[in-house]
Amino acid sequence: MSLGILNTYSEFLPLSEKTPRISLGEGGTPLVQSERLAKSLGIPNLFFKLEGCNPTGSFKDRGMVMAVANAIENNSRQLICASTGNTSAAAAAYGAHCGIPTVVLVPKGNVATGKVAQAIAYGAKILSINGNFDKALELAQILAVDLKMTLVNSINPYRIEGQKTASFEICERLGSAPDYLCIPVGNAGNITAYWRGFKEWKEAEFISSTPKMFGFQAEGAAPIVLGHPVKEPQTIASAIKIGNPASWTTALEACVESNGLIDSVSDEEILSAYKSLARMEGIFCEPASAASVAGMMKAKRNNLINPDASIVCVLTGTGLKDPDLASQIADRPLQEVEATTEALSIALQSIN
Ligand code: AN7
Repeated sequence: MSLGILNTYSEFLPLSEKTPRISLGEGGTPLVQSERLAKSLGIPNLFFKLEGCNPTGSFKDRGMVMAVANAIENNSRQLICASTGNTSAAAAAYGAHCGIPTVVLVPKGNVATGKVAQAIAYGAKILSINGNFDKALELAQILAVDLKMTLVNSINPYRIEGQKTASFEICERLGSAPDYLCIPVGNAGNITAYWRGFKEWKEAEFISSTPKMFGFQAEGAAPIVLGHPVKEPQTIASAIKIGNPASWTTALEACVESNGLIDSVSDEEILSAYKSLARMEGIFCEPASAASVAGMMKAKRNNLINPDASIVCVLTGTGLKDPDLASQIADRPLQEVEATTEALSIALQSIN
């Protein structure tokens, strides 16, 4: 049972006596050792951090519980965020849990079905804007000031504080830091948070080394790799379709300080990793999450990963968020069959 990150890691978080220790059971997510993918790639110590097992199905819950607890402590009356989907789901859930209205700005037509469904179910005020995520974030920042709402995007420093707890869990589970941490990069808050977490765990002398941070953007939305903002980002991985990341500088710091890497992967590579994870490991993540594995495979091909090393790939969100994409990679159409054993036997013979 997870007590939630505010209770589990209270000493490492910016909490006061007045901060409510709210929880929807976030954190304590599984670190699963790879079986078949590890064998096929010749890297035995490969692990997946299943952040899709958080209460709203993504890592955002770790940061959101901290940001919302702080908002309550400061008597906030309303939350606002811009989102490619997961932030809005988490904000809406924790807002509902605490009885605070939540406004979410999403880029029209670019949010996975499951994420919209969540924001609707949790009762958020959803505004779908005619613009991309970067525009939505710009507007959310202005509205937050004008209308005195608490901005709960990762520009809010409490978000990063909460999210760093995933690093603590990885080190506790492995008994040391991994050699490599592979992670998708969108707005770049999470890579910033993980790096802070590893550094703090080392300062506390729980670990003696920190991992190389390997961050991966989608090729059509790779501003950090290109060195300039991307006006019209494009990728099938809608969660990381971001052209001007808010935590750009700290992502670069994580990369440089850890002797790591920020690279990009194509949509084909992302889809291939997404499929392999589901079919070779039984792990269904969303496409943005698969960018970490696609990137790890690319780095391995380029001999940037020592095969004996321990590698953790962060799978940031569950595949159920984006059911439409899963249907698109079906090998065959869904088959309807008469409800008889004869018909079923014949049908099964035709599927191979
Ligand atoms: C599944 O929800 O930006 O680099 O608005 O949903 O910390 O931005 C989501 C980002 C990776 C990238 N994987 O993390 C949002 C949003 C998933 C995500 C990222 C996101 P950051």
